[in-house]
Amino acid sequence: MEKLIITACICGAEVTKKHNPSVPYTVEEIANEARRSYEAGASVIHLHVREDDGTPTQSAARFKACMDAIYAQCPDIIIQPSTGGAVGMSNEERLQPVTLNPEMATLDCGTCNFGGDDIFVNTENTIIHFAEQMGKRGIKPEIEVFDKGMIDMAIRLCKKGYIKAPMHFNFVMGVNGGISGEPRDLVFMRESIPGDATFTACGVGRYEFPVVTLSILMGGHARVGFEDNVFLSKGVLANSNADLVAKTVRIARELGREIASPEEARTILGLKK
Ligand code: KMH
Ligand code: ZN
Repeated sequence: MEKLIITACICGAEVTKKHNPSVPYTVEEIANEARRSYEAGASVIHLHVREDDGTPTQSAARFKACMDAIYAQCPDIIIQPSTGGAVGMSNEERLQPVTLNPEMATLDCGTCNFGGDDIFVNTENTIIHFAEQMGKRGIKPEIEVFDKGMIDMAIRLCKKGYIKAPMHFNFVMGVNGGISGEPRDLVFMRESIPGDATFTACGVGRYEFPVVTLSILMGGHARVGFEDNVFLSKGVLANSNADLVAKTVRIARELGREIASPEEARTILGLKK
């Protein structure tokens, strides 16, 4: 089986130090969490950034400061900025990190409830606009799908030429408003993508390790980190994102999957560098 790409989603936009004091906010905290995750086996950092007080921001300057600080410690790592940002941000606010020409960025392919009163809005025109901005800069989209209909949207936009094949998906499972993280649903998502596509899977909260374990078994890739889950095991907070990456590495090794380096991940994902 192909080597396993581990993505660490170290920070997110919604999780705070109240959930886990190790959630990074400052440039230094973000760079250190990225390095620890990289040393534990992550080849991709899914990056959100914060102001020093924890407020989520999509500021290009803040992304640049964090990316420079991460590259200073992990020169070969793949950084995948979020264009999802936080619920309620405008499209132009969210798109700012693409001006830095990262190798990858997320492309969220539909609208869904996001717990409580929150709605994560991605209209068809928004998705097309984001895809065009990434396409013209040679940025590989990681197609984030929170439900099966979002896969269908991506396939349609790929057929229309807005998204290039082969596509790379991230199945985000277990959001309150999206698809659950039950094994049946992960199998359904995997069976719904084109044959030439690759995928990563992640599960929110208690779904994190069941989802990545099944993805590893099915030949998919794995995303773990504080954005999705702050616990190493039931009731035990992780000290660092690296604890979650290290657990994923242990599971993968037991199941016979070797871990991809960033260069190997670039080859698997067809990145430009
Ligand atoms: N923070 C969520 C509302 C992405 O990174 O592209 C959206 C999100 C998706 O995290
Ligand atoms: Zn994200």
